[in-house]
Amino acid sequence: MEVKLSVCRNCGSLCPVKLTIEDNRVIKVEGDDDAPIYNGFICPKAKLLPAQHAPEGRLLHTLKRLADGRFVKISSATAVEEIAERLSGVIEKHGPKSVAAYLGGGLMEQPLVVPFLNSFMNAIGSGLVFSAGTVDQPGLMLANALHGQWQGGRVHPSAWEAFLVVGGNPVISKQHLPQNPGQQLKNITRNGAQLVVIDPRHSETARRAAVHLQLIPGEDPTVLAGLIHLIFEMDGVDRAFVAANAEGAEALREATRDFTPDYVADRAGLKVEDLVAAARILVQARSGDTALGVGPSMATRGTLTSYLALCIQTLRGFWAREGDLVGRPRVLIQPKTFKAQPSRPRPAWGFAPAMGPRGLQPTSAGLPAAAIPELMMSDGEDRIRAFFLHASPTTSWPEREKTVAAFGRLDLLVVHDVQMTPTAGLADYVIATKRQLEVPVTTQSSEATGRIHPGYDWTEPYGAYRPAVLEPPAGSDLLESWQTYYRVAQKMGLNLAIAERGQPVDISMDREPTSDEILELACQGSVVPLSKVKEFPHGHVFEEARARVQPRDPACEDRLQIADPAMMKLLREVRGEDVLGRRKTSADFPFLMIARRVQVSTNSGVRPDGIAKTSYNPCFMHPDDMARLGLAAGDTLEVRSRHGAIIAVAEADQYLRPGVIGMAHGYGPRFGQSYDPRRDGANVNDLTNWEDDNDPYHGMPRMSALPVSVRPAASAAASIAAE
Ligand SMILES: Nc1nc2c(c(=O)[nH]1)N[C@H]1C(S)=C(S)[C@@H](COP(=O)(O)OP(=O)(O)OC[C@H]3O[C@@H](n4cnc5c(=O)[nH]c(N)nc54)[C@H](O)[C@@H]3O)O[C@H]1N2
Ligand SMILES: Nc1nc2c(c(=O)[nH]1)N[C@H]1C(S)=C(S)[C@@H](COP(=O)(O)OP(=O)(O)OC[C@H]3O[C@@H](n4cnc5c(=O)[nH]c(N)nc54)[C@H](O)[C@@H]3O)O[C@H]1N2
Ligand code: SF4
Ligand SMILES: [Mo]
Repeated sequence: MEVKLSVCRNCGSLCPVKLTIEDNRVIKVEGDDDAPIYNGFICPKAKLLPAQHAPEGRLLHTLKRLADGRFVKISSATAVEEIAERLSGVIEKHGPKSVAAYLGGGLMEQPLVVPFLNSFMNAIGSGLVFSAGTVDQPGLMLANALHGQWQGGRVHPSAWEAFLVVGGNPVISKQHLPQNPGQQLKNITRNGAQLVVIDPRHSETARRAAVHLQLIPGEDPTVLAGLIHLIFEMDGVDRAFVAANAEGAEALREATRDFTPDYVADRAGLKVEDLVAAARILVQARSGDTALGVGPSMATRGTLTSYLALCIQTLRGFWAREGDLVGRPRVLIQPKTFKAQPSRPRPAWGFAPAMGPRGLQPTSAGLPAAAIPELMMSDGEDRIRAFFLHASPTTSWPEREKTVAAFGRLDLLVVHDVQMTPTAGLADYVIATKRQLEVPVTTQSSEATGRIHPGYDWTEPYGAYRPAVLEPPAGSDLLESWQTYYRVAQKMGLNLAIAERGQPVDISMDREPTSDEILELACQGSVVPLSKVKEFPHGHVFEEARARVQPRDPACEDRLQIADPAMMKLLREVRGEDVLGRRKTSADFPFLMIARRVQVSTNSGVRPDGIAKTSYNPCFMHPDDMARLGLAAGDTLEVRSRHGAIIAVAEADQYLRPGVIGMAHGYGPRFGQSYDPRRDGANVNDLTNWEDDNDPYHGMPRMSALPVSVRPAASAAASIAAE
């Protein structure tokens, strides 16, 4: 028996853990009390590590699907050979652009796949690498481009006086408070910061707020425009900051003029005094930050919501100024000088040819994932015919039926996974991969993610490295995800390169590198050398990497844009529209269903079995709504949208706004299979549709604020049968 230190990768928090290991099996998981920042914190999902690594229930060999649909075990070497051959065939016949890939949750455990997949896709001449970045909050990146970026970065939390959270629940999701979120929030509020939360649920985070705006789902642009209106009215604009760094203040004032407190409160279902109290907190704070979650992003118009949040930051001057602590100091990535000056806006779209029948464009958030199914369904020249996958889209993408149909048209589907998921069941090859504790880990991946999404990374100069601590199970034949691309490239005679000090450097195709060697390469030129980070088994805060924001270049003439024409136009549409017509609730669909996460699972990959009383995703409802419908906790019910229906299990949640129901995504069985909502849970994406109030820029449809009906399942069953 031995105790080893490692890092949990069941979400992006990367909590340090102390593992008791016997005969290559984890028998105990504890938080690492000696690790800085985290203070021993782990969440219940860390307790899944033993079962996740046990040989039972996981994929130990690569599988190949035969013509009759059965899967047979094959060696990874044979799989590599066959994939290289079939891929070459597809490319020969249809060209390299018929090959695409998608990176989702699978890269949490295996971030090294990113440079290899990119390099591989470039080497074959495709370049079509899509990611979950255009599924979850693409609006953040579009808004950043339209608004421009503050080169000093975000304010360090120790200086916050206000923190505005819009449709996120960091206490549970850890997004935006990634390490020990409860304690981070305590520290922030103890320092005097006031928390404002905008959420239809009185969430675990909202319960700690000074003001909670429990709005009607989907009304975030209205509420943020109302807060901007009040900031102007209360003379709360940081005039010096705006004069020196931004343009468009007058136009923004004009565009939000009609978003009066009365109008906003009435439309969004709020009290005027709460709205005013929220605005007062923002106006009185000398510095602060905003955080956007997936809720408003999925409730349509995520780009506008993200943009308005950035406008609030700029109006209030909530950016790190000269001499301030850098909010996200760099450790295992390349150094950067943070300067107290803006970078002008960049194009958010319109710089690359449109793809697919709806003409969705690549944006500053990347290639549009929303175009994938239609590119597979199309008979055009740009049809996708071979697909490499690191996720479970038939669970996590909208409209499962269409997603499944699209995958059905592929000539080659290669899925990487650790378990036989509903999506893996459709694959030609399921590459069985190693699990997290069988591969080394660094903090570089979360730091890199933090550069594009402010919800990740550390606000202290923290770095950690841990080697692999377990051997793969005896008799297994597992790859690391990056190895597939390396070995297929080898077979196809391609050369791969990965970035070293920001420059692509060829890697040897004769001798396969180890993961540790690749990490060394990827960390070349980092602020703190990887060799130094390795000296600290508990992780370490590298004081020498703490940085301060530098003065502005005298020559800098860039400005942030707070009245982007497309966003102002959309805002006027919001103000002018028929509110109920847009919301789409009706007598038939009186409830709004929201996206939400739960502590005991992560998306479709990390299941609650063994750490929670139930293994399914309940349908949370306000107790008054349940009483009205004659539902008791534990009853089965039918949720129906205009696009489909699911059977779920009722659970009371007094914290929901009445009229709103919530369910976590990531659950449910294989398509076409009957399911037990008490065992498998239900797939909420049977209620969504690829073409439903799509964001005009990134194309993702409505996945929150979805109009639905709810009724007891007994009466529903009869009507489903009759259809
Ligand atoms: N209705 C609705 N749908 C949603 C959301 C929502 O809120 N509501 N949220 C969306 C969001 S924000 C996201 S990010 C997506 C996430 O959805 P996906 O992008 O599909 O990601 P995961 O569900 O995390 O899928 C991870 C898959 O990777 C596998 N995996 C785990 N470890 C490894 C490994 O080491 N190697 C490999 N190869 N595979 C591994 C897991 O077993 C699992 O099958 O879902 C989206 N879908
Ligand atoms: N435990 C756990 N942690 C996770 C994940 C997980 O599945 N489980 N997934 C990870 C991933 S992929 C992501 S992207 C992050 C997401 O991190 P968060 O964005 O924090 O995700 P959620 O916890 O779903 O919080 C979304 C919140 O939005 C609210 N909401 C829903 N609709 C609306 C709306 O129209 N307007 C407003 N204002 N609010 C709304 C919901 O009530 C909910 O509280 O979490 C990551 N962390
Ligand atoms: S799943 Fe829990 S323990 Fe694991 S990294 Fe995330 S927050 Fe930490
Ligand atoms: Mo996500």
